[in-house]
Amino acid sequence: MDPRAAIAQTLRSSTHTLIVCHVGPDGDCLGAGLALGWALRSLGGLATVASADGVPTSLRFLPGAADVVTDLPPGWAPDVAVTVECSGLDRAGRLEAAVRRARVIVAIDHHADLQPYAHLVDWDRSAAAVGEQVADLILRLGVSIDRTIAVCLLTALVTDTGAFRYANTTPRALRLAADLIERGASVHGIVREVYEQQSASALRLLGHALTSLTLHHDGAVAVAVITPGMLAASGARPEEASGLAALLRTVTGVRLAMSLEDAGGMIRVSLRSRDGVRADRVARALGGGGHPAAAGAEVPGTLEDVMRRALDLAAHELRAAMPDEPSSP
Ligand SMILES: [Mn+2]
Repeated sequence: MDPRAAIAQTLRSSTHTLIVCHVGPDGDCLGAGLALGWALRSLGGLATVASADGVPTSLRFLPGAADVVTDLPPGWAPDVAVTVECSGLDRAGRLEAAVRRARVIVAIDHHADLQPYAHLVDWDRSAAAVGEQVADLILRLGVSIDRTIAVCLLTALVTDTGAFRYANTTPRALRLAADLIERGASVHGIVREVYEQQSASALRLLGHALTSLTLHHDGAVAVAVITPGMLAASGARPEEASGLAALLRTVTGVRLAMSLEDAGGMIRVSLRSRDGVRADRVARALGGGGHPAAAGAEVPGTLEDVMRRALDLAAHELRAAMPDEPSSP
């Protein structure tokens, strides 16, 4: 039996399924996780969607977002636990213990690295989003995709493809998107909710951070920093600068962009690359992870030290990259 069919069979007989997103959840893991939750409930099962870090403001429009739990009762054991994009169980954050107590652990992922912690694995590195894998899983469960599920799945696709702009925008992703639109979801509506509800303070923070922009390695690497002073001056929350690295990558000649947020003894590094430069390898060397073109890490240390380390790693990856290799997030 192929892995996805086995997972469908396991989920159909599950008495209570726990669906766990990774820490710092994005639109793909939340959209895919919520979609699966709706599908299992439509079959009469119990399903709880959990995220240790809750739901970011920009994704609270997702159907079911208000019911996402951040904590579980101590000692509670789900029948089946499904992790969504957790390369290791530590990516579940404080929900790890509950996942470990499940009778069966299922991992669904499309990242380059997946540790062998699950009993059943749906691992498709060619998927633009795990939403693609979950869409197929839902069909195999025999559930027809209604508007609620379609909105969740289309959000997964929209966010992981950068609204269908990244190199992972395949014909398969677009065909699924077309199908989801026919079922009542709207790209325009999702783009508006996710990308066009910024606060003025978020844009001010971006403005402060952009003034720190420097180019390195013959203009191939762009770096900008976010300091506590910038956060205080703008009144923005750190996560409101999440688009900074992607913006830096748009500079002509830049192949790797990084933003470094000084979170007081801990530096949050966000990396975006193109032209085959492996952002994930830089992130992994810093103790983080991600996709080839979109990755990140949280590194203990000072801004200066972490920047120096990241720039050294960047130089190595620039040399290793094939000049014309297409990249995908
Ligand atoms: Mn994803």
